[in-house]
Amino acid sequence: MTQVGIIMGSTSDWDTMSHAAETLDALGVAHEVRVVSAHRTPQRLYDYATGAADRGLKVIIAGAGGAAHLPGMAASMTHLPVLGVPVESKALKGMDSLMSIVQMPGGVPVGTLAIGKAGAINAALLAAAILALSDDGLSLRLQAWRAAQTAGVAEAP
Ligand code: RP5
Repeated sequence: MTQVGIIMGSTSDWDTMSHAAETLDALGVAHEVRVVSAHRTPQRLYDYATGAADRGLKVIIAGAGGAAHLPGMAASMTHLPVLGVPVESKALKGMDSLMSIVQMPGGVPVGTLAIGKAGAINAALLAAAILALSDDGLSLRLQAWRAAQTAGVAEAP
């Protein structure tokens, strides 16, 4: 059953958001990927966010660049945890994305990650950690992923 929904404002965000999908793949977490723009496809966003919980999704990862209102709007229409990934923009290097995702007024949280690839990977890891609270198998896979990362760090350059 699909547990994580990865949404992004544009196909141009896929270079970044594919890292979230790859990380979920590595952890064996079923997910779906959709382009859902807050300003270009508002009805699609409404339908996606309001229907997400009923379809069985547990976590939404939302990536957007520039005036990145997608994660906040998604969070406003679902009680599911929403993790926001600021996509690096050309004009302001993703600082605009970061500020517009992280500065949610109190009451509608978006768990905001780092700009770009690191944020996409970490959003997937956080989504997995959330799901692992009630999934022992996933918890073990997540611990193994972390152990492999540790084992891969060289003692010297
Ligand atoms: C946002 O506008 C998207 O999330 C994307 O990061 C940015 C630019 O979109 P495109 O013009 O590349 O489609 O909605």
